Amino acid sequence: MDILWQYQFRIILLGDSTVGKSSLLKRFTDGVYSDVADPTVGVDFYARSLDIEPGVKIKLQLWDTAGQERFRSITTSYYRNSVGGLLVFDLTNRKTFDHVREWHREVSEHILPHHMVYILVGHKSDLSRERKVSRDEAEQLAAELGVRYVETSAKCNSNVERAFELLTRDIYELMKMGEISTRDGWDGVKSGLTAKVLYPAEEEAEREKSCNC
Ligand SMILES: Nc1nc2c(ncn2[C@@H]2O[C@H](COP(=O)(O)OP(=O)(O)OP(=O)(O)O)[C@@H](O)[C@H]2O)c(=O)[nH]1
Ligand SMILES: [Mg+2]
Repeated sequence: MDILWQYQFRIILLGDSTVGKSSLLKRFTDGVYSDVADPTVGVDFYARSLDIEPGVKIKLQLWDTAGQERFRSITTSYYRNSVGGLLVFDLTNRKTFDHVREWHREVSEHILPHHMVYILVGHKSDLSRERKVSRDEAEQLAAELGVRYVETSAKCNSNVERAFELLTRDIYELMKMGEISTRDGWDGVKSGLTAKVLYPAEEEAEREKSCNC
């Protein structure tokens, strides 16, 4: 029996327009980066698997939301079915950092009585000379919100893998402790898609077994 994935986590990217959510996802899923990026219209979907520990593969369904206000009614409908969220701000744009609390509050209130696991992401770390938010301030906000903090750059491929992996591990640990579990009518976490992979010799044997002639 070959395992395709044991668990599927739905993760959502949140934050103001132009902070770099789509760029982070393209780097993480396709390994590419472009200085020219169109704003996301509504919601986009990406996927990638992570081997979280030997024999445990987790499929991540990644929802990329538009940061522009005019798409908010579409994006809010994706909050409820997500188990994890990246709260992304641009290290060179102070306003996007100031808005993180609002994003956190809006999403958390929307999914009550359920909770989401978040990670705070300070993005565009390659632009160090244009930095407007210090690491200390960001770490303080992360501590207040009770979440991890990581600084990333899609351009230089810095910490992108780490951000997704840390969040996935946190969700996985909570799941192992029983604090997160699959539940009916909720797509945040799904378990167990396995597939029987037959090799040519086995295939022949199977065919013979099932053939009555
Ligand atoms: N220097 C630098 N620029 C980046 C980085 N990531 C993204 N950008 C640039 O920032 C701009 C906006 O990036 P997007 O990924 O489209 O931003 P977004 O958050 O998806 O925006 P919306 O879809 O409108 O919500 C683009 O010009 C990117 O090239 C990075 O790591 N470093
Ligand atoms: Mg986008």
